[in-house]
Amino acid sequence: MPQSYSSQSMTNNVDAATFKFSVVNEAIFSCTVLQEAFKRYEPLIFGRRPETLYFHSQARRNVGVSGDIDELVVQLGKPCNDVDAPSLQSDESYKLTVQNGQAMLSANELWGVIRGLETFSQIVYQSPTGGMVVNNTVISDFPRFNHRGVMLDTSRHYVSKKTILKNLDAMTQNKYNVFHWHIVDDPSFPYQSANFPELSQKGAYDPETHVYTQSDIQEIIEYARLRGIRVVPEFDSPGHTQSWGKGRPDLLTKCYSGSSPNGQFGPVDPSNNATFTFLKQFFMEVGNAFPDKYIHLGGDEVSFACWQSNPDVQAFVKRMGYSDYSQVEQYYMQQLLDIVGGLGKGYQIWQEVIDNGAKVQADTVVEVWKAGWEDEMNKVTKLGYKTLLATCWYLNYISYGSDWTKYYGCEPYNFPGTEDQKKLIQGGETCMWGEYVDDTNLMSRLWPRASAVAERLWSAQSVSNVQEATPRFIEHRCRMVGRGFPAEPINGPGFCREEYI
Ligand code: CP6
Repeated sequence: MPQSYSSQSMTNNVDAATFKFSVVNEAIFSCTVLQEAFKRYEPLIFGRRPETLYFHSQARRNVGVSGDIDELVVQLGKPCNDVDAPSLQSDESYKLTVQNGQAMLSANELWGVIRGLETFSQIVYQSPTGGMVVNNTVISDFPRFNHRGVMLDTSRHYVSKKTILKNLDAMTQNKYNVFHWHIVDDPSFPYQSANFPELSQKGAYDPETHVYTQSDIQEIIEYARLRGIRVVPEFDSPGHTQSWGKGRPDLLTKCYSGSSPNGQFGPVDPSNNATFTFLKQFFMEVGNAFPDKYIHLGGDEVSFACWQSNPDVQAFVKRMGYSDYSQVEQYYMQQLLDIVGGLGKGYQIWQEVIDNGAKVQADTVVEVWKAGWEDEMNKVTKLGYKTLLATCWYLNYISYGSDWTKYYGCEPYNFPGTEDQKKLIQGGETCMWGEYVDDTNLMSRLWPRASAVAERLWSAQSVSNVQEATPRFIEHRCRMVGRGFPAEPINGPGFCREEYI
């Protein structure tokens, strides 16, 4: 739902044979993002199989013809170029007007055009008499939050490049703008490092087939950029790093039973200086491979038992004069944050890093994921950090029934805090942890449930009525199905005019 949306019953005919996108001047047209977007949206506007296009909810209101539209005029505030990339500060606002045979889309930045083209594709529909039409409409739109992310975990199960790309298509059609890529974790290390090939050689499920090569990664980043989506990679440490130890055993703490190692490994070993030499080289590579300003450094769920058992870590604790093992974690994160900050990157982290008292850069984005998020958001914003909410949107959980209403109903501002604290909320993320998800079910587990979160993060706070959202949601689900996504039915019995197969 746009921030401001008014439409009249008069419609304009849109003829697929003559329709074109036009731009106000050539300098604006000469960038790949726009050219590729125009190519993508033409078939989305006119349908994959136009003979089966579903009827739009406004079809009943078609009472007269106001004109013929043969072009959508696109106006951009400044010339674009091929190094433009979306950022946390991007301006995604746009204005869209359709009036008496004229259609105009204007935006300050490319990313607003991308959002507006999606909206235009959603308001053109097939009239009961067969032709494509669009009502006279005035839309002025912008996102409530700048960070609207989907997190995918590609470590518990490998997810193919094809599925990742398909998911980026679904994301842009739902106006998501961040792909948080939880690329490695305990079970596998599919990131193929240029400088440390042993990591995926030993740590991937299969080093030939279950890896992301540097060229796969560049292809994914460019595909995302063209759709106005940032790629924020997560290399989680010091916990969740078992797979790193396959290729670099010295990196992890050896766990002891009594006075001898028991063959188990714990979190990254902070007592060994070689650890930080490696991390510096590794994150320098990662920082170059992923051009976004932000890297997610994890920092969640660190268990202290192994550190406590290890004589080197015990000696380190003594040397440092620590009284508590949380200080070891704090030390580790501090070193890592300084390394990554030194590369000119900002970082995103899970809430535990703040809970454990590390000092982070002022532009750090803290991701809240645990129960009790209201108090945590209050605490983190009081400290002055930019904050994201994830707790409400763990879509890896499933249950019988229309559970999207629960995701839809979670309001990020519903925590105790001042207006200034609320300004620090950058948005949120839908998380898809991978224990029970791979190429076979990822898309249908995410969509259209993630669409409910997408509206919460884009639309005005006042857009929260489930009764009003339901028909929009059903229509949107069928639109996704019609566009070739296996978006599951989640409102009980019904059908789509254009089914998946
Ligand atoms: N892996 C990592 C996970 C989870 C987290 N971090 C997780 C925790 C609880 C649930 C689902 C996932 N699997 N690295 C928490 C941020 Cl319910």
